[in-house]
Amino acid sequence: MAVKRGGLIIFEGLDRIGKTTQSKLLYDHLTLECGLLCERLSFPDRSTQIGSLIDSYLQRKIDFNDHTIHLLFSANRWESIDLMRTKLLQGYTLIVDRYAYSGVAFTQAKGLDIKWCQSCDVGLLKPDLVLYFHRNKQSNCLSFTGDERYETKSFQEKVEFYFEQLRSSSSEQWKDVNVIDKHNVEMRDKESIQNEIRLYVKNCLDGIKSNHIDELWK
Ligand code: 2DT
Repeated sequence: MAVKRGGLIIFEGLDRIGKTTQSKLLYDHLTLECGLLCERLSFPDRSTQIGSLIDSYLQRKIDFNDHTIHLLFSANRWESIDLMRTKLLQGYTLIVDRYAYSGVAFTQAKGLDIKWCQSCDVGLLKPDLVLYFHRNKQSNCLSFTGDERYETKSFQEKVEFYFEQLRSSSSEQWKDVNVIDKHNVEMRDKESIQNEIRLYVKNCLDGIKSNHIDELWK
């Protein structure tokens, strides 16, 4: 019997909002409990030559202008596309921490034009599901600050605005994962967030009926 392709599942959202923790939990669930073929990736992939330039930029060791670093982030996705396509067609579900949506939202937050930002990623693999981690704006229990570039509250708030614009104009399947509890006071517990995600992912994987993979933003 022909192999059914895996799903391309993207975790998106601001820094320090729980994407990595949840993507690891999902990976364990899909591989150990469901017996599925699955791999986790993240962008930027700092292990490649382009990724190492991005890493140095994020750590403020080198500088690029805003257009150049945007193109490097995009190239870092393009250099993975063949492997990602092969894996999907072999039946692997790919769980990916950040994708072109981070690319666009972070660069738009610096003032660049959305059309230009999107153009470099047109034709990448189109996700089957985008899990958008967000918070109620009134909540104050998340810290966005860290040592790398972009990790300030004011910049993250700008990025959040552009993520929400992308979310509302996107033709991909997005699901919102609100990480704050319903009283707006604290983070929801990990298990309840994970259960919500598993439901979205199950529906997404059940809904994949053909091995064709669409192209992003085409
Ligand atoms: P991590 O902390 O998740 O490693 O991300 N970024 C990411 C961009 O500006 N453009 C992109 O295309 C991508 C994928 C988000 C490091 C930072 O890089 C930002 C945070």
